[in-house]
Amino acid sequence: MDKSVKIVDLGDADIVHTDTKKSHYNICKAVKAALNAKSLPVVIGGDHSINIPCIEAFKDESSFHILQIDAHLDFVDERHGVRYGHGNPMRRAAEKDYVSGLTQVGIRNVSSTAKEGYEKAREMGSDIISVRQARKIGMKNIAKRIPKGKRLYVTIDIDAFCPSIAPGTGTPSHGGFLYYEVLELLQSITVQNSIIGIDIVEVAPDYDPTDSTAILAAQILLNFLGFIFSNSS
Ligand SMILES: [Mn+2]
Repeated sequence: MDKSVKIVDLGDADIVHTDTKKSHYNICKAVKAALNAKSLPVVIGGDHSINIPCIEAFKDESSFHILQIDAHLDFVDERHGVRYGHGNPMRRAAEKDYVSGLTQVGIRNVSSTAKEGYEKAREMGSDIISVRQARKIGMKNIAKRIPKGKRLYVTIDIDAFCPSIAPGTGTPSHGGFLYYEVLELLQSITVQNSIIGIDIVEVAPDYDPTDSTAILAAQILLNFLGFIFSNSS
């Protein structure tokens, strides 16, 4: 069987500054184009709000679970009138009837999501795991908490990692994951779930003169794709 993988770069979605709605529309359109071509959409952000149109693009698809690897829950309903910003994506995703559930890993620090968001996430069925809990449970065992065989969308916020290895991000949060921890989780899920979409967000290269944050993001993404395609038949 031909195991070669064809990669098509769709380029940048047109981002219209100050017009989130139009920008999100353009992102959604590009992800839909990837889905129509029976491809795996891999989206490089951008802040975490770009996850909202990515998930919306799956509207006509069968249901799936979401794995979020992030320092923050991103589950606030509305903040300063904003409902489609980078503090809201997991709340918007959880509201979709075709999103069957969420596993939120790496969570620490309050940030935009306060008590209401946390309680709402729990109420809506999220499995929330902090970094310290993850280390106790073990990364392979976290994968086992994700419904086996279920279609899985993965959203990775670079701030899930420790700022000591990923300082180039808008909301660095100490006490994050290290490289092999996340890699182990990603490898484990590719064995038990079919990955239907990926985004990696919040990489801000200008905040990191060493460029190591961007290299980390690239390395995580390439290895993740390697796991997916080596495990798919
Ligand atoms: Mn985030």
